[in-house]
Amino acid sequence: MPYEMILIEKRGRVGLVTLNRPEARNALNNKLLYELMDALEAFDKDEAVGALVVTGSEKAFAAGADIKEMANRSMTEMREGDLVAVYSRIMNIRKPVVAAVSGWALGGGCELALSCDMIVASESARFGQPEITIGVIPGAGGTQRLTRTVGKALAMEMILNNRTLSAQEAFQLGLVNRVVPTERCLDEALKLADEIAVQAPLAVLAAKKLINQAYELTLNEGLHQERQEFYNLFATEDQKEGMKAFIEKRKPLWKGK
Ligand code: CO8
Repeated sequence: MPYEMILIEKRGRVGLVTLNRPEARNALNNKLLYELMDALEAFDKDEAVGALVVTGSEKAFAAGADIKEMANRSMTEMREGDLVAVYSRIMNIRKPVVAAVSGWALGGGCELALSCDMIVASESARFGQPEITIGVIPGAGGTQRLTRTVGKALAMEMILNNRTLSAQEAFQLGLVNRVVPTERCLDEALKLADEIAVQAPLAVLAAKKLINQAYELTLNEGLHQERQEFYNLFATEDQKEGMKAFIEKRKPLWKGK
């Protein structure tokens, strides 16, 4: 089925998804969210792809959930439609996802960027959770992920008083990996994703899973999981190849096995 709200493309070993509703500042309506998750899952299954990039337009990464679509819905309709459940499918993507963020990343758009594993922001990027201004609160992780990253005081201000973050502030707070000129944002994100996509595939998957688990588990549980995955990798051909290549002073040839 061709997509209507997104564009997809493969650049070498990187799967690129571009949100393509510029006239609505990439507001995340039902269709766009289903298409986005479908595309991410397809790239996740594709053995020729090692990492993913999600981007928007120059004016907006995404301006949040589609207010016009939600405005007249009842509580029951919202619960039954469960947009956030669709959205949460991003948490099950095993390969690293880099967000290339230019312009507005607001509400669900900010939450989408925060659900990615790394963020390359352009100088024009602005992050915010303005839901309070339309009578609601963040629904896809804003109160939780943002607080874990920026701390309680700033999360309170952002969520209770619509304080937005500039790209530089987001960088200083550790929310984004790097800030680049707007015209270089996508290329930098693709470059970062490409560099990761050529690393040992099974080790990349294990590392991403464990880093994300660091937010869920106690330190002891996390260390236990890490040890298991570390030992498990010694059952792979890539571990043998990686270490042999080091000793033979050559580049490893990964098989993903
Ligand atoms: N929903 C629907 N339409 C939108 C949205 C949106 N979130 N954002 C922008 N648009 C539309 C505008 O209505 C406008 O349409 P039209 O041309 O038909 O009038 C068009 O996009 C262009 O918008 P602007 O003229 O406002 O463009 P500006 O460049 O002047 O401003 C802004 C851009 C700052 C992004 C501004 O549009 C804005 O403030 N948008 C709303 C931001 C917002 O409040 N976001 C939070 C939404 S609620 C939410 O995200 C809850 C998440 C819960 C979980 C969701 C899981 C997915």
